[in-house]
Amino acid sequence: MTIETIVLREIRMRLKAPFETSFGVTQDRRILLVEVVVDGVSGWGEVTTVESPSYNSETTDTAWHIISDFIVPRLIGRNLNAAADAAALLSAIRGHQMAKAGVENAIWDAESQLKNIPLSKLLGGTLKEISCGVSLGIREDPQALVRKVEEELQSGYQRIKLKIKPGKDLEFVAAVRKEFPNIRLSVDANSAYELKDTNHLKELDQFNLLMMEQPLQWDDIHSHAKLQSQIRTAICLDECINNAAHAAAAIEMGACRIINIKLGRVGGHSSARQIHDFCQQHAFPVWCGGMLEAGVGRAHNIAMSTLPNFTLPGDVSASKRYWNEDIIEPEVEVSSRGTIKVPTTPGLGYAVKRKLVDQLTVRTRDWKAEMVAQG
Ligand code: OSB
Ligand code: MG
Repeated sequence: MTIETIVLREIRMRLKAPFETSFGVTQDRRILLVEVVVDGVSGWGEVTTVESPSYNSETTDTAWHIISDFIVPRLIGRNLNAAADAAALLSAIRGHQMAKAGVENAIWDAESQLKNIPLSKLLGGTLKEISCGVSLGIREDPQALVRKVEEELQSGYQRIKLKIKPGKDLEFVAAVRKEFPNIRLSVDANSAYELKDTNHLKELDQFNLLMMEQPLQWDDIHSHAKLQSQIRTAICLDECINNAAHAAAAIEMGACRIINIKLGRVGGHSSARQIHDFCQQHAFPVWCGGMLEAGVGRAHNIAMSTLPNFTLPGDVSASKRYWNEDIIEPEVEVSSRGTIKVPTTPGLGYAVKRKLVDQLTVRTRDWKAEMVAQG
């Protein structure tokens, strides 16, 4: 497989509604798309950075820089046996998993098209349908949140996740739990608490939560182990787990009981699969996290979620929850049972709407193998 062309685009897309987490409010997204032409076939990837370094250390602009100046020179014109080989070629670049994932995943899409099989198959996926949950941003008051939860349950979603932060937690969770005593409910703090808040976090034990996602520092596995030993609710690590070694450390230390896998955060499909396999061997359930993706990122999440140890509903939900018009066709749709049917056509199984992407594009850069060869 020869990497013939790489095209990097930045698109702007406005979410239907602002999304508030403990680290801020997002509505106007700046998303990088990567198109890689391999043996004449176009594969697509999406970089899942947010705009500021507030979820992890990457941003849309750091990803543009790292892809342009470090990733492309290592890949353009190269001949790979498989997309899985890309990670080794990029291993000298420290960190920047989201930048790497956007490119690696585009090569996975191309490889599955070249082999004429769905990407889910190429990854080793077995599920025909995946289970979906939703992640709800912080709301003004508990009643507004209860109304939103009701709406999502009516759409069929199987699990509701509430974003929390200090001052917007117990009262909100209590109101939702009171109204819906039996639903699968979880919370996500995005690193908003500290170990000294342990007694406060213990209060959440009374709500029978499926999990509490990333309560403490984004890069601190050890403190999560101390917290997990003192609370009943299962901790799920998100921000802390960037590779399989982190997953191993977290499991060995007892820092969590569940791991959320995000393709971008862990550096792409090959790393995600390693984490998945490791967790499966240790009987730790995983689920697929989301980063407010446009259709390309969403389609990659669906393919990954077909691996057999994705046993909990993911944050992979319908295109129409986020966008007036998504950049793929068909758009991602969720059944009334809260599931997404996995595409059975080759590649991602969703076509990129090139015209729409062109309209949304604010900058673009491309590299061709011949140009590089001729200097
Ligand atoms: O922590 O899961 C998170 C969005 C942006 C950054 C971090 C997170 C999220 C979400 C949204 O929870 C999930 C989604 O609907 O895509
Ligand atoms: Mg999270």
